[in-house]
Amino acid sequence: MVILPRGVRHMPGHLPPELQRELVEAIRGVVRRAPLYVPTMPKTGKEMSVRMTNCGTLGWVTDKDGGYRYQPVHPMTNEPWPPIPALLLSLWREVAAYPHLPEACLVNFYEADARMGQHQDRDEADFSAPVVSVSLGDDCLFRIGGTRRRDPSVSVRLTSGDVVVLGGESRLAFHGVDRIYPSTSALLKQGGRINLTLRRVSAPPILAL
Ligand code: MD3
Ligand code: FE
Repeated sequence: MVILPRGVRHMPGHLPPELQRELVEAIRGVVRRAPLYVPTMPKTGKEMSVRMTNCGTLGWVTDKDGGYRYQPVHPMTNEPWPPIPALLLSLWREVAAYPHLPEACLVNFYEADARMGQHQDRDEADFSAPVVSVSLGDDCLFRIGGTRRRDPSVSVRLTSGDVVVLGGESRLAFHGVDRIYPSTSALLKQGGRINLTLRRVSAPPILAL
């Protein structure tokens, strides 16, 4: 048992197995139209170990020359991203407590040896909206700290069907994935882990009075 930072809401097993299977099928459809690609780090061009794609009107991408950014098209095919599956829009309406739908859904695929170093998500213009994360497939060890890199962190094991809502004070917290636990789920025939993050990207509309 760990105490998570303020603003982090971990909902273990929120998605029942049947919904997880439907979601995997929906993501297979996304990946057919928008293939997973190998993102590279700004400036160094070093390859990330996670494979990525997106759905939604905007997708998060990174490469050597362009750096971290959101754009409306796939970086390899130059085609618009496919729409966010209805199941995920319903989940956002259920848990986000935010009056606008997500614009981006980043799809991260982890093989057994993939990881994601500690980082902040700050490429969005709206930090008032939460990020909603869905885990599918093998378990991982997720770690989240504070808004400064040297702040203490806590680790939590995420399992298939877990939903995490990251809002408020946690929205700009450092976080990452330290490891995957291979063969801990039978959801994906070939193993591995999928993480979906639903995000608002654009600045929030001016409050109409
Ligand atoms: C905390 N993904 O895509 S999901 C990412 O499991 C990312 O693939 C991880 O970090 C993954 O940027 C972690 C949980 C998560 C997502 C977004 C956050 C935690 C967050 C944004 C702010 C703070
Ligand atoms: Fe992140």
